[in-house]
Amino acid sequence: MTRLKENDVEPIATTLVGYNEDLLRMTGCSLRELAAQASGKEIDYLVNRNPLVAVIPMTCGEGIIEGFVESVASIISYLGSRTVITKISDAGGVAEAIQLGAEILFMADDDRFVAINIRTGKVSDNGEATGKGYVAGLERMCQGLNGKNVLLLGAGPVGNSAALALVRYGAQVTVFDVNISASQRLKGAIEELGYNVQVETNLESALTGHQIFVDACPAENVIQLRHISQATRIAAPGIPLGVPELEVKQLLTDRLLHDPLQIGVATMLLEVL
Ligand code: 2YC
Repeated sequence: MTRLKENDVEPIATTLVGYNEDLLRMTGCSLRELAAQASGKEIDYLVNRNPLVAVIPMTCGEGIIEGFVESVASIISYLGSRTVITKISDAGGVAEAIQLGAEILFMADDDRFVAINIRTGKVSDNGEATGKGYVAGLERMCQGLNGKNVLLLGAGPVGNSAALALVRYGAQVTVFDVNISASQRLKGAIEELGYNVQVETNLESALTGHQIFVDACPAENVIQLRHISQATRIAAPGIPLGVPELEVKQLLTDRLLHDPLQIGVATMLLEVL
């Protein structure tokens, strides 16, 4: 999983209003509505119970990412939740959160970014929530995915979650991963749930044969200009963005869903409510 950098997270807190307007224009729904659709949870629960959410800095491993907990907290409070960032990090921060009466904890080390509801025991993982959240956004952007061909790039945690969400919307899913056994494992897991997924081993023919993409791989510039047409729609949870930045602005405005944290964090919150 790609580790965010300070300049990925730094702008988030001060651009959430504009971000939400862009999301509304692209998908027809707000960040709250998108997270509610992805998690199958009603948003008013957030308002009625209004549990305190604590975001806890973790110094282990490669340590703190400047602005990370602040960005996570800003997204959560933007959704209408009471939010606090603990003064203490790590285990002390967990204790501080409990003493403050927090019901939901958000924390990330180098391997996992989780939300935990200490009252219900519910846990949401960022990779799983991000896959669901982005597919909900793609479904809105495409006005439905039933019967539509979707190319999924990347069979990691986000890709596996996206694949399940896609087949549940009725999409015809083809998966490509540089590691063919990862694609095979994803196919097996989805088939166990009663759905079908096609494995593609030739990236170029997969890209030229599709207009709807979920780019859940950490590679840069996978989707090139020659693969983009008027019908192209891209949901790109992968960091860094897999499409050449500059051309994207010209060609794909309003048809490319991509952010460093917002959709994943919003979906995590509703998943654990
Ligand atoms: O500041 C902190 O508390 C750090 N321990 C946070 C480390 C987050 C590492 N994970 C990531 O950068 C990516 C994110 C896209 C979410 C999941 N992994």
